[in-house]
Amino acid sequence: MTSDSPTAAGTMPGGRRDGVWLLALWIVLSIVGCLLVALVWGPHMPPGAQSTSAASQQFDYRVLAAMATPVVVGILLYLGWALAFWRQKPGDETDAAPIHGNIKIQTTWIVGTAAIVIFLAAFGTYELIVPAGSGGGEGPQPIWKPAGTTTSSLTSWTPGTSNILQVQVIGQQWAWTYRYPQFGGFETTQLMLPVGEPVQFNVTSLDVIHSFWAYTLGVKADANPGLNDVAYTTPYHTGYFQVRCDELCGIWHGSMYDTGDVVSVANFLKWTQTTKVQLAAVTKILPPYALTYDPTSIPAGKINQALGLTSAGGGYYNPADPEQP
Ligand SMILES: [Cu+2]
Repeated sequence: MTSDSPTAAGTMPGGRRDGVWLLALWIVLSIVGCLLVALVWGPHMPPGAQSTSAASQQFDYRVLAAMATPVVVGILLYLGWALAFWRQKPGDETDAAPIHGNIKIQTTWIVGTAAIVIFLAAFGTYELIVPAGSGGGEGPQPIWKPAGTTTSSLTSWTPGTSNILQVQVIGQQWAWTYRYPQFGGFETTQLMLPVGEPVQFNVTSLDVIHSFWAYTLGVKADANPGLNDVAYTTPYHTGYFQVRCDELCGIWHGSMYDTGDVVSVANFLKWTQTTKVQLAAVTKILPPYALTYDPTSIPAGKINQALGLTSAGGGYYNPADPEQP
């Protein structure tokens, strides 16, 4: 460090040993900064800790921010020190002594930055795979599932069992709907989840590419027409969470948001039973549950029949069309 200072001996005219001071200050400020970042700011970092995936992402951000702190502190400290003590005296037009390679600084720099980058690569890879910290869609055949879960039944669900809760997320211009195959397959605009139970989101689209972003659950998965994209999470706390579309999908993309709700298991079961009954007439005309969604597979006759109308040939029922009954 001594060669950082402007004289070869590493001392300033006043006798200050800049290198020692800088190193001591850097260590102290880095420790204080890391503690503040990890413990004070950390719990407030997005996306919060409402679910396993959100908490996992928040942990990653805390680690990354804590690792960046000594770097930022070092740069700001060096800059501040230079401004305060290494200014050129007024009227002094001479150049500083040229600096040649300093093997100590070069080695420290290369070893230090290499260690940080290699650690980040290893940490990032681990966090992406082992706890599924990314909370992202894994495509139709996920390589990772929450520990102890299976998909043993697509038609029923009981809390506390290994059979994972299925929620199909359907994106369309410009709204989200949610289908619950294990409760008779109703499709609703409400996204309800039980607390403490692992959830499997099966994300698809009716039209263009959307992206299901349950922001405060730390879940983001592309919604592609004709494709199923699977993402998992387990909510830790009850309460509302925000859903956005995160893929520019047309003129009203910005209004494609939603508020979901994590409720107690008992309330969730109550809600599924009520909703199942309320939507029974609509559920009857939906195509059978499938991992991709084809709206053209609903025969118009079935819709008209469900609405109590007599079908007049093909096509969808259009109330504005005088030709249709
Ligand atoms: Cu969208």
